[in-house]
Amino acid sequence: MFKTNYVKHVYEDLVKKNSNEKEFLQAALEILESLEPYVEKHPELEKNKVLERFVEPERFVQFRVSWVDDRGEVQVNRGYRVQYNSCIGPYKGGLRFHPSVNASIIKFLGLEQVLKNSLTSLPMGGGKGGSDFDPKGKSDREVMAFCQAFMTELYRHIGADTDVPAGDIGVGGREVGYLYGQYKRIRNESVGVLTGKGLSFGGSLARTEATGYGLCYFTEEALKTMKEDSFKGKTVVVSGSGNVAIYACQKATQLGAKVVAMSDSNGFIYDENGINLDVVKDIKEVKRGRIKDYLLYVPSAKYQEGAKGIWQIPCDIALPCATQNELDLEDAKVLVKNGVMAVCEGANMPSTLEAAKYFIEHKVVYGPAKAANAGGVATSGLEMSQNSMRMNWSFDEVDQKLKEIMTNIFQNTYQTAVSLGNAYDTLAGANIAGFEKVAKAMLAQGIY
Ligand code: NDP
Ligand code: 2IT
Repeated sequence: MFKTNYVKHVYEDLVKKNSNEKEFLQAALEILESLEPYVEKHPELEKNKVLERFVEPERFVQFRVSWVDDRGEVQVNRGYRVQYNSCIGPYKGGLRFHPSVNASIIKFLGLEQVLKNSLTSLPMGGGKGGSDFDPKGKSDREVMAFCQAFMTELYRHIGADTDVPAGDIGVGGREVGYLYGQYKRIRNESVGVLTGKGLSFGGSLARTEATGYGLCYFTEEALKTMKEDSFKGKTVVVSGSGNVAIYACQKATQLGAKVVAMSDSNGFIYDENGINLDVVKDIKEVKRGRIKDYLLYVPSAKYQEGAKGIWQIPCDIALPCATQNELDLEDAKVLVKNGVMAVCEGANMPSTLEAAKYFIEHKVVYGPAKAANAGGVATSGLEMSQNSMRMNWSFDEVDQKLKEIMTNIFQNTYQTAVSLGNAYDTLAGANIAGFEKVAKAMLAQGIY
């Protein structure tokens, strides 16, 4: 699997030290494998142990979060923050609240975030955090109590110029509001310490839409460059029905495509007339319900149990926007057999490594997560700029900047892939383009 001894040893050492962290090792393997051609040409990396330092987080904090539920019972959760790499700017990355969250998931997301943030071209290092707290089925008061308890520890590790968290799975506007309120209360400071804030207290217009919109801008640019084509007239499948999925569906539809399916962790809906997004928003954003409820509004649609069945639906473009490893080699084979032309990732690491390689081998336009979904964190970077200036830009200004950033990320990724000899290997393109800047900054800043 590895061609160079140096990279192989770095990976083997990582396996020894983190043997039970499968998501983290999966992300590290994908990145290290594809960095080999770059590492071969740059002996200074081995000499200065840059890869060893790159895969090891600068800091990893784990903490207890105790709070009281609506029955008066004490609940205890685990909180995390990984501050992975700060060589190009303050740590930046979301918080995930989901029962599956553990050290492996936080570290895989943190490592990906380092390269993603570098690709945005904005000065942001990489971090990630979260908790095994499950917001599903909790009252607003319980979510508030948890967020306040979580921030009562997290506040000492973050800051507007140190580490700036945001949302991810299970953390949206409601959670960021409670977290921000608690930070402000403890520090007596109104600063841009979190992004994804409400518009009335420092949030940026277009941050809510940014990841899904950015994904579609990236995909549109990729289709244009690699296939002389576009979203227009295409059939699209979007997995998930959360923040990223909803705004990917909206932008794909605006660009002339028909989105026929969406999902949640229980199952998926198929609507041959095109998804009615107002219905999905009402179910998910207002009622916090299940995607199955779509049938109550649109009885002609179909629902099937089991989220993975969604990849059986024939489509031109697939946008996985739910979670890691939701699309495996078998799914990739079905998509390719059904004629998919593009698979671009809104979620983080939704395709297994085997699935990603299968897309690349079969000349599918493949948008790896750290490039394709970078619009969210890029717009977070724009929110930080606005907070520092104490100014607000209009929706169109932010959206225009987002579009430019996504176009540049695609071109940078693609040109790097071309220079490596395979235009379809955007996985290597994104990893090397992101890594180059981080490696140079690490070398320039000396051993630390
Ligand atoms: P949300 O919490 O808004 O939505 C998550 C969606 O994914 C829900 O539909 C959820 O279904 C589904 N999902 C979650 N876990 C699983 C699972 N184990 N199996 C199947 N489906 C699952 O999160 P986001 O939309 O913000 O995040 C979606 C993905 O996008 C994540 O991978 C995240 O890391 C990534 N991302 C998010 C960014 C952002 O700005 N928010 C930026 C870049 C990437 P259910 O309700 O049933 O749990
Ligand atoms: O995975 C991601 O890039 C995010 N969840 C967004 C992070 C951010 O800081 O906006």
